[in-house]
Amino acid sequence: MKKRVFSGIQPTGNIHIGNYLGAIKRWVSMQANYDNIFCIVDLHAITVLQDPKVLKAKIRELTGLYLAAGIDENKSIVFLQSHIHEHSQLAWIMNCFIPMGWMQRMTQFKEKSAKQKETVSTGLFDYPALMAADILLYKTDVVPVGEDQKQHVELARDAAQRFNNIYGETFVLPEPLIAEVGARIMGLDDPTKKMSKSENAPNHAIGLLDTPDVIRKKIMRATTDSQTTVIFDTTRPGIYNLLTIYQTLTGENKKDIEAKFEGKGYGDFKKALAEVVIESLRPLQERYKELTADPGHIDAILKSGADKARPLAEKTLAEVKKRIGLG
Ligand code: AQP
Repeated sequence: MKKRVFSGIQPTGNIHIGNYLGAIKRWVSMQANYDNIFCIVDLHAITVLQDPKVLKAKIRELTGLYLAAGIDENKSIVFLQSHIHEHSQLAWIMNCFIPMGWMQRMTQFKEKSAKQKETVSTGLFDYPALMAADILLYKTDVVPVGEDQKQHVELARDAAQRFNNIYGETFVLPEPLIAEVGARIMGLDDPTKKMSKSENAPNHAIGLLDTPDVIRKKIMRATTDSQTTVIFDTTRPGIYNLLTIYQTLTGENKKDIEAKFEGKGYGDFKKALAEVVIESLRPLQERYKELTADPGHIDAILKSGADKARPLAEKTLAEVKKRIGLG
């Protein structure tokens, strides 16, 4: 039997090359070897206030991007989180098993709540409990995510272990799967900060649907330093980040890349990187246009995905309720 993979992305902001390299591209490359479930996590999205019309459009956009990138709805289940009520129900149960102290240690909440101050929602604090429910409902073995989500997957694992210790073997203990390269793509405008879709600065991120001209401009303007050699040097975060994007997209090794750009400056390297990014995204963008021409097609895929995911979720929730003595 194949191991089960579960992962998801929030349908918010502009999906960027960090989301692609840290998550979607890896899901596609692993697809044949696992039993896959990929979710559009709209319940997570509403932990921050969303415009309903925009949210609806972003759900279709993200689904289209999953499929355009190569997620095959015949090999993987692709569904919308809010279509399966069991996610919210198990999240409540998880709330009752996860100690507050564990949640208070989550660095993502600390960072995001520091930006939002007093408007921060209870849902944002509780985000890891919902994420634990997402993962545990499907008896997930492996959760491929970017580095920023590792702590949340570990919390899901700890919560599963705690539940199993109290009530007996119920949940599979999930493992985070983090790529060696590309798991933390940094902002182009500030390479000391993670590329993030909630960051609005115009030159921060390369969007998966950016035009070739926009991609060229963003890369040419990316922050580097006053040195000139094109080498993987962690003390020079700007060029290191651009080289990492190049490496992840081409699959070439560090030594070969350094040799290719020996004697050339940052300008030449940035031009070459822009072309690599444009050509890597071209097939995805073309396929995206075809797939989303009829929004009804995307909606039908989400409905069919929910029909496949629901029986799995119902089975786990029924088992959990029985263990606890509910219902
Ligand atoms: N910069 C990144 N490098 C590599 N991987 C990344 N991921 C996110 N940023 C990077 C991975 O993409 C998936 C999407 O996660 P999400 O939408 O659930 O939320 P996130 O991690 O909070 O993503 P963002 O882009 O930073 O969005 P906002 O700004 O809304 O918070 C995850 O697997 C994540 O690890």
